[in-house]
Amino acid sequence: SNAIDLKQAAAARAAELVEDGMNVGLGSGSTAYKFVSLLAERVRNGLKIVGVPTSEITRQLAIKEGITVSTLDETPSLDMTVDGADEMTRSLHLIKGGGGCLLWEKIVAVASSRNVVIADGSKLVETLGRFPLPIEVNKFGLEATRRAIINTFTKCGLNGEITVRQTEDGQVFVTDGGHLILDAALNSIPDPEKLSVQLNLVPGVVENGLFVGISTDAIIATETGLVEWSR
Ligand code: DER
Repeated sequence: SNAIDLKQAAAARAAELVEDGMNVGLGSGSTAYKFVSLLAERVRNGLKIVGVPTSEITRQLAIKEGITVSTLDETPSLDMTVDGADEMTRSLHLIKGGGGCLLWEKIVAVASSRNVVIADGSKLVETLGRFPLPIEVNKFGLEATRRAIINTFTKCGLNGEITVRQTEDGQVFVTDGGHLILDAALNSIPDPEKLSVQLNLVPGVVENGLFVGISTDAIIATETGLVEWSR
């Protein structure tokens, strides 16, 4: 379908940006997987890189495709990370976590000199929040954490239904890091920076899906072609 072609186009452009000798953060989600596969093609043609994955799924894919993978402990500073987004604004503020990988994605992203977002045009919004905000929480004291998060929303002038993410077969979803994901249907988040800071003050919150001041570049595939921004 067209959406897949657009993701492919954005992924292909990002794969071209990778240079010999780079340490590359490998994102998660369907668009990032296309990037990993296209990057692997260049590796098979002689490109020398080390990949640090942002999820177990990405690690398995990278290994299968022949990319040399490493860990952030072995490779602490990355030249570039390429990853997708669930929503993004023109100022490169993102909501991520639709795939449940936001914690490792954010840890890898902040260890990277450049963070390139690859997405089809449907991800572009004026204001974040229509996509439910994923919040990674410790499973201990879940209800207390949920109440504290609702208080934080109220303090920030927001409100929204919070649900515990489940797998397709109705089990509670558990992240690679062993935590749960709460999805908050806030509808609109006028001040993502403030909300991100406030949420991470709540004991029990591990991380949230607001990426503010992290992304440096964006490659957006639209019907009329690729649009590229740099911050
Ligand atoms: O979960 C994530 O953060 C993914 O990167 C997600 O935001 C994008 O997934 P998609 O490329 O399949 O839309």
